[in-house]
Amino acid sequence: MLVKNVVAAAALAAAAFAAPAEEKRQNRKLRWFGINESGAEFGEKNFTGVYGREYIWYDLNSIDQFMAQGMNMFRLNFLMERLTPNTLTGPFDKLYMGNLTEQVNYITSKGAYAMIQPHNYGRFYGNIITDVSGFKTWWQNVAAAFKDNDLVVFDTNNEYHDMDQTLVFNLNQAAIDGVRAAGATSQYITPEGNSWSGAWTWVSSGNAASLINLRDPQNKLIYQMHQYLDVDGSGTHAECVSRTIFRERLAAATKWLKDNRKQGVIGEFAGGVNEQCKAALKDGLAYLGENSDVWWGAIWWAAGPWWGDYMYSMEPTSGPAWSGILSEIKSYFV
Ligand SMILES: *[C@@H]1O[C@H](CO)[C@@H](O)[C@H](O)[C@H]1NC(C)=O
Ligand SMILES: *[C@@H]1O[C@H](CO)[C@@H](O)[C@H](O)[C@H]1NC(C)=O
Ligand SMILES: CC(=O)N[C@H]1CO[C@H](CO)[C@@H](O)[C@@H]1O
Repeated sequence: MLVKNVVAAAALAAAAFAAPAEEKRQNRKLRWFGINESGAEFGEKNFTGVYGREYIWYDLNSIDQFMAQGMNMFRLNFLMERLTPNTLTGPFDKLYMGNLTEQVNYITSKGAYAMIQPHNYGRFYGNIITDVSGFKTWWQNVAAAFKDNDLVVFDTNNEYHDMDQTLVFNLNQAAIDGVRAAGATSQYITPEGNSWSGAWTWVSSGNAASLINLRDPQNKLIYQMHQYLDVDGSGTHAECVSRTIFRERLAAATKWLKDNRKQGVIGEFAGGVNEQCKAALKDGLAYLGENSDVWWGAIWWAAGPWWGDYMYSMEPTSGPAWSGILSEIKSYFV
């Protein structure tokens, strides 16, 4: 980049930072257009693991390319075991925290949101987290490091599953309490549900009835649900069930959000690069747009330097979804 462009970019970034999301929303159909940045959670069999061998952080140049496409939400995958390698309440690994902070600061300095997302499924070293108070402390410690940055979003944990529902509620509430106790009062928090936080099972799984009782003194909860379009909703097949499956799988959760005046975000979604999936993706994103009073947006799964030719990879420029999907869906967001 030329020096004069650096100055211009810095001025732009400063302006964006001073007047973040609210203004830009007017040009958006959905408030959040996002990508999951995935790689720092790889190699979960090798703790703590070595940077560049078991896991990788995200390419800032790729982040720039996503922003140029209109994306304004980056869901940063990482592992709790690498951030606090000893216990939930122990000190940070300085270098892993250093990388996380560097990425958050880079993204937010350009006016986009950075979602802090422990990709832990409600587990720590493979065991379901039952130390609710330790989990609160973990979140209090993490949030303290980002409390002055309005563009950080806290995701309590990725995809709780096969857990006691009351424990899932308690962990979410502890995360909310920990974040607020840290003095992080302006940021959004996204609780996730049991059953992999699926939108299609949000009501039938019992998440709806349970998590409706979460309390945030700042009233900034955005319920995070995930939705894949393949036969078992797992996101492991290239095929989508039908051209309308995305919309259909969102219906019950949408009604729940509206009936209860709650807000939601699709934190993971994807489909293969084929005509049926493209049709389903567009139809579902149109539906989210029709219901943007309750849906904030959607975050594609996934990008990251190590996905190679993975069917859903949107990593520029080698990922199949970078060339096959992005241009088809971006008009639903910006
Ligand atoms: C990483 O974990 C796998 C599976 O447990 C093991 O086979 C491999 O040797 C480990 N690699 C390193 C570098 O420790
Ligand atoms: C990121 O992690 C690597 C490997 O541990 C380390 O060398 C580097 O200094 C870290 N970066 C920051 C900004 O902390
Ligand atoms: C649907 C999907 O791709 N899920 C992936 C989520 O991330 C974990 C960890 O990177 C993968 O193991 C899953 O396959």
